[in-house]
Amino acid sequence: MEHNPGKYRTDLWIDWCPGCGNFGILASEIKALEELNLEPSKIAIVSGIGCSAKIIHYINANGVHSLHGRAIPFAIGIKLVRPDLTVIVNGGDGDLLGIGAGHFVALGRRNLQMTIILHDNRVYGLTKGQAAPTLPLGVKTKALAIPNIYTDINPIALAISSGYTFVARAYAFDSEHLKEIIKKAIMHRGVSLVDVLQPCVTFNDIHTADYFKKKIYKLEDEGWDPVVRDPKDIEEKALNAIRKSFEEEKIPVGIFYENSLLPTYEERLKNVIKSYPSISPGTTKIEVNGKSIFDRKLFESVFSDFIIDTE
Ligand SMILES: Cc1ncc(C[n+]2csc(CCOP(=O)(O)OP(=O)(O)O)c2C)c(N)n1
Ligand code: SF4
Repeated sequence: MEHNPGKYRTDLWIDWCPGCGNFGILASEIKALEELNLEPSKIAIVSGIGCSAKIIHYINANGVHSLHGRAIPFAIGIKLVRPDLTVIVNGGDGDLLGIGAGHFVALGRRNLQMTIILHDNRVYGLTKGQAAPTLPLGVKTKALAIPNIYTDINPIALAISSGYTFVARAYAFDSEHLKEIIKKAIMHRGVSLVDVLQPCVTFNDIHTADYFKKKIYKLEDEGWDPVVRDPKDIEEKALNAIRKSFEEEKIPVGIFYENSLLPTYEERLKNVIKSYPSISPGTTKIEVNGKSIFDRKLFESVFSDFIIDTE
């Protein structure tokens, strides 16, 4: 295949505020796709609603700008009917951890092969700066009348305890590091989360680029080993990673936890539906001339193990 780096960027004008962390995420994600040499037609990027969600318009790949909080179920549907696609979800902390929190948790239990890129600016950017689920208790950003009265969700801890098998944190303006993490997340066999710390220059005057610059350090610089190599170590590795993710004085970024020992959802499905994915809804005719068709032979071949004969 001919390599053409320009092909991943659309020519649309980007309407994020100048200085927004979303620019760093966009640049790193494009570079990651480019370096993995993934064909745009073989990528599907799904977003919900929010400033972050606009990213799908700036990347030249299949994209769905879906509903607030519903990017994950959309993406699951795509992945199940087209397992050959590289599926990525981009979403804000409000989108994925507020209204979409249930879907975020359920995806971990499935371990479906896809990547979640969380644009973690700790506020609801598009709707003008309300406290998002990752904003710590007692913090008052300039858009809030009073300090935040909610406790915050720690995305790393939530993901690990929900079953995500690759869990990382990165910073939007460390493009090289973020790109490498996105590449590893996409290559991971199973569900991956990249929690990206992202300045929102318009509504979050606390967690600014300056704030992150002073606090961030890299896990790999202190020899952190995230990889589970033996099933008996899963609990210890997961607990250590969760503990680490709560550090506040200095903020660790890098891969917290990586477990390739569990079967993916696709593999689990194949064990119960033998014809999956060779006969999948994505490749099967379900209607002709606007009329639904029912192919009894196909149905029986797919679901033979589940048919209960009542006669
Ligand atoms: C069902 C529904 N509820 C609420 C909204 C309003 N809404 C649009 S975007 C958004 C929050 C965006 O915040 P976040 O997901 O953190 O993304 P950001 O804009 O910060 O990137 C909300 C509440 C909506 N569009 N649909
Ligand atoms: S409001 Fe915040 S998140 Fe949205 S584009 Fe502006 S800086 Fe970025």
